[in-house]
Amino acid sequence: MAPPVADVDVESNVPVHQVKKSVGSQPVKTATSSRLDVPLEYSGTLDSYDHFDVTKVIGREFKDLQLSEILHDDAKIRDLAILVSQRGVVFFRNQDINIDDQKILGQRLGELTGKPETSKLHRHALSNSKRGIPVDENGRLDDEVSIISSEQNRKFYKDRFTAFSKKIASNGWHADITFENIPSDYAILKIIQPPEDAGGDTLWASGYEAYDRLSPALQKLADGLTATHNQPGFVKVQNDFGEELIDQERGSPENKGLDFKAEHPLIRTNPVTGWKSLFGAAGQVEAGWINGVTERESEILKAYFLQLIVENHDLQVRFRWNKNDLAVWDNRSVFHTATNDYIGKRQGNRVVSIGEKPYYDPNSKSRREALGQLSS
Ligand SMILES: O=C(O)CCC(=O)C(=O)O
Ligand SMILES: [Fe+2]
Repeated sequence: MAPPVADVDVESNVPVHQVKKSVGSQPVKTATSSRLDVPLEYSGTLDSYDHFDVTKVIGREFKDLQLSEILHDDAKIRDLAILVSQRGVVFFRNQDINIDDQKILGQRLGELTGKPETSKLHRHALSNSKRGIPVDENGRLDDEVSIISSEQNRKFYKDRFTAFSKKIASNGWHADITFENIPSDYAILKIIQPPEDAGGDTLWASGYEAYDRLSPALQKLADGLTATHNQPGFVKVQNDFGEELIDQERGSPENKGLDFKAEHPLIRTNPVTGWKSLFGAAGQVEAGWINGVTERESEILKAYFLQLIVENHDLQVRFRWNKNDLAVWDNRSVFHTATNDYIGKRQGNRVVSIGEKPYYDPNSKSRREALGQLSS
């Protein structure tokens, strides 16, 4: 059990008595491990802000909370991180937060919930300052901000980002940057310019719930497997368009090179909730594979895990953006996909924080198990 909020030291990055040495069968800690030994408990500091759960298993929306007003309140930001980890994604309407403060928020969410000291904000290999798209009206360029731009996507990935595509729309499901050795904990996207026509919604799906939909026998198999995540797309853009990529220190000393491949546990424990999530699935393993099984078994398992995400609309949430709306999600435990159904220009600023090295803790619980919602 996590300590009550009065016991936590809000000055330091992590509650003091959460950083003791790991014990028992907990994975051995290294410099890139989560600093938490036990999950954190939400202390209620955001309860007084008007909010609702968007669906039963995923998503919460705050109607009028301004993140700029709570940014320097560590107890509230820690609670926000815990909520995001529990609910998967949290939405905020019409935010006045500027890009510098969005970056501070990105870093604090992880710092206050035990991310390693070497984990900073991600510098995206492709979506970075080298593309020349400013992050604000003063023309500033910043590697720690990925500009989500319909124009850029249409240029680099022609066949995917068009309203007239005949492709299956659901093939965009992914979690961000899982090809990195030390991937993301939290991501924050603020849509600055929604398309003037209509559409451009984003959907998120719960990896916790996807895990809970597996039979105990398949859960047991999945618990012991790893997957190799692979993203060949950036090198293709480098070759096709002559674009230079960032190959050094993308938010962690371990995130470098142009290989864009990493092996991670198929089922990942989220250190903040202590819950197990399906992780090695969807877009991040489309060009990757599941280890320790035959090639055909890997294909079959990948297809089934993808089906769980794509075809269960009751573990998804869909968000319709207005100008300056903002979403914070936990890349360890949700998948998401954009909807490329619009013709107009759409743009947003995304900050992606680097978290801990992914791990599977055999003592961790599934979400339903933790909430006492196991079906008989
Ligand atoms: O454009 C969107 O709605 C989401 C794009 C995306 O995948 C991201 O921001 O990580
Ligand atoms: Fe994404």
